Amino acid sequence: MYSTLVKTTFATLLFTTSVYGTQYPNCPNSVNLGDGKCHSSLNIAECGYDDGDCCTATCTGPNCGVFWQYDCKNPSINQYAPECETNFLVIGDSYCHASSNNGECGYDGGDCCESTCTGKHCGSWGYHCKDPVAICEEDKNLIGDGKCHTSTNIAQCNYDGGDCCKETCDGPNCGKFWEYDCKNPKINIYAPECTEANFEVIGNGLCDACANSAECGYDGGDCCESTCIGEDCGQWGWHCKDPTDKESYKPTSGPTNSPTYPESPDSPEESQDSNEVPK
Ligand SMILES: [Ca+2]
Ligand SMILES: [Ca+2]
Ligand SMILES: [Ca+2]
Repeated sequence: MYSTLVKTTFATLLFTTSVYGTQYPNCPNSVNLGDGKCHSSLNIAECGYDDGDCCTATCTGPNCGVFWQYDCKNPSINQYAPECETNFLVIGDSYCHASSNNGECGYDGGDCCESTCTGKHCGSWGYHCKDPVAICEEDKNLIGDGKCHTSTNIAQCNYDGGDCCKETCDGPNCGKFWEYDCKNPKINIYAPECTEANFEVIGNGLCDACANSAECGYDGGDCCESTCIGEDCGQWGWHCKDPTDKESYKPTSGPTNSPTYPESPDSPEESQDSNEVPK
C-alpha cells in the first residue's frame, strides 16, 4: 500500500516534470525522460538518471524493464534500496524530506543536517537533523561541557559526554542549572553499586579488569565469550568471572596473545588475578 502510494505520487511528479521540463535544466534531452524506457544517454545525474527509468525502484509505466533493460546507476538507490522506501529522486537533492529522513535512507542523503547537506537549496526547507553522527559533530561544543543537553543526550554522542548523569558529569555546573537526565543504560543499571569502573568501558567489547565484577555486570558481558558483543571481543583476552555463565566460565580461556588486559590502579584486588593475565 505504501509503495503504491509512493508510485502514484511519483507518477504525478513525472507528469509534472514532462510537462514543464524544468527539473533537469542541465539535461541535454528531456523528451524521453521518465517514459519508462531506460536510455543510456540520459542515465546520468544531470537527468535524474533518466528520471528514474533505469531502476526498478523508480521506474513507472508498462514499459519498465520490458524492452529496455534496467541499468540502475542512481547511487542513492544502489546504496539504500530495498530497506529505504521512498521516492529516491529526493534523496540528496539538498531539500530536507521528512519521508526519507531516517537511517534506512541515509537521513535523506544528508539533506537534513547543516553539516552534511550539499547543494544550493540546503536549509531552504529548514534543517531537521536526525543523523546522530551529524548531531554529535554539529553540537560537539555542547558535549562534555558540564551542562545536560537534550539534543546530544544520545548513545552516539556518548550521552552528552556524560553531562546528563551524576556519575559521569564533570565540572562546576553539573546539575546546577541543567537538570540531570541520565539516559545511559549502563549507569541506570549498575550505579551506584558499581564504583570502580569508568562507565564508558562497560559493554565496549573489550574485557576491562576494573569493571569485571558482579556490581558492574561483569563488564557488561565483555569478559565472557558467550556474552560479549562487538567486533573487538576477545582482543584483550577472555577473563570470564561470571559464575552464571556456565558456558564460558573457566579459569583461563581464549586467545592469550594480548598482554593488554588493563589493570585499574584503584582496584588492587584485580592484580592478584595473575593466573588470568596472558603471558
Ligand atoms: Ca531531499
Ligand atoms: Ca552538554
Ligand atoms: Ca569493557
